[in-house]
Amino acid sequence: MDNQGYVFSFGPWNIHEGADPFGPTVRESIPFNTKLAEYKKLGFDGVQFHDDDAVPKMNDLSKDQIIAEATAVKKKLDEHGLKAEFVAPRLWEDPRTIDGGYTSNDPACRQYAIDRSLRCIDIAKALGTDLIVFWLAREGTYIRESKDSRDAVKKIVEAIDTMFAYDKTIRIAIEPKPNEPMDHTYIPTTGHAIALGMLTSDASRVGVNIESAHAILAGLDPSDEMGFALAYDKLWTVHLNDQNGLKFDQDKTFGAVDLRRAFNQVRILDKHGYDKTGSMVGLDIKAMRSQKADVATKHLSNSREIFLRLLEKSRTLDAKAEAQLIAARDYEGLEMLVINHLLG
Ligand code: 3MF
Ligand code: MG
Repeated sequence: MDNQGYVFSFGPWNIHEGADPFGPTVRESIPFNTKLAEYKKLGFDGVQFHDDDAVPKMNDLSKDQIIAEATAVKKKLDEHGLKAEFVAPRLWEDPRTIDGGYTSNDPACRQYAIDRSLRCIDIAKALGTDLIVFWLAREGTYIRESKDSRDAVKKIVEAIDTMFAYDKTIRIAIEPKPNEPMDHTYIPTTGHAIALGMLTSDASRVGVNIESAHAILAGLDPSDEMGFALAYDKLWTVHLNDQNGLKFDQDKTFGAVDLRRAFNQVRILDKHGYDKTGSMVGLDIKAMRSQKADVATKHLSNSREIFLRLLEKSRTLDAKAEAQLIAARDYEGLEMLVINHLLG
């Protein structure tokens, strides 16, 4: 199936061993280089990274060693004909990030978060991308009184300004998520992320990465969140997936729960030329724990195929009938037009 001008990406963590908070791994680990060899076969050209996906054990390495390792990874990407889409600092596993990264109450821990973010920039540059993704995993609280929400926002802004001063070319796409692992996070929605950018030294360098499941967990419609970001020219990448109701972040196959909700995400992207912005169609999808190892990449190829089939549906919706029904304010008719079209 042709990519229709879209470039698809996923992160190596999307091919995984199936551990969850209640049980151990159920599939063998696949080495990073073996994963890279899968990308093209599955129809993908972009690789998303956490900083330590590219440079494992980076905390034990010097800046020069980190850059050398990342440069070797870039060579591998080139060999496979792949591009790095973004790098995200992983600020949620180290003991120094127990109480958050940039918003930790301990100044030494906050400094660790900033230092780590600067190394993340070094890695991004070596991999040939200017895009940093911020999933602000632990920038929030379990109990409200433990941090001051006004000061927390200022601390995130300070961290961004430090990163912008360190490198003049990088851009930061914030990936909002309202909860999990925290009870509440400080930047829960697209609106918060874009507004946060306005407080930084250069708002033009702060955009968003909208994840379908995260928007749904915030009680919002992902396609409307995307539309909001598109109106600001801030939709720099997406994490398409699906989510069945308000529970833990499921990262299900795109469109697997609500095909129409997925249709509307594809539609808003395609109607507004997302394919021409240089941004990739990123997935953030986990294989079910019950999936056998030899077929544990189907969630990725299926999601890409569902995107492309919905693209076809979006482009073939009867535009004249749609316009007439809207003009007549016959929204029941419009509903049936869409349903009939999706049913085929
Ligand atoms: C968490 C996520 C993360 C981020 C990733 C990149 C595991 O809910 O969605 O994926 O997308 O860390 O920032
Ligand atoms: Mg994500």
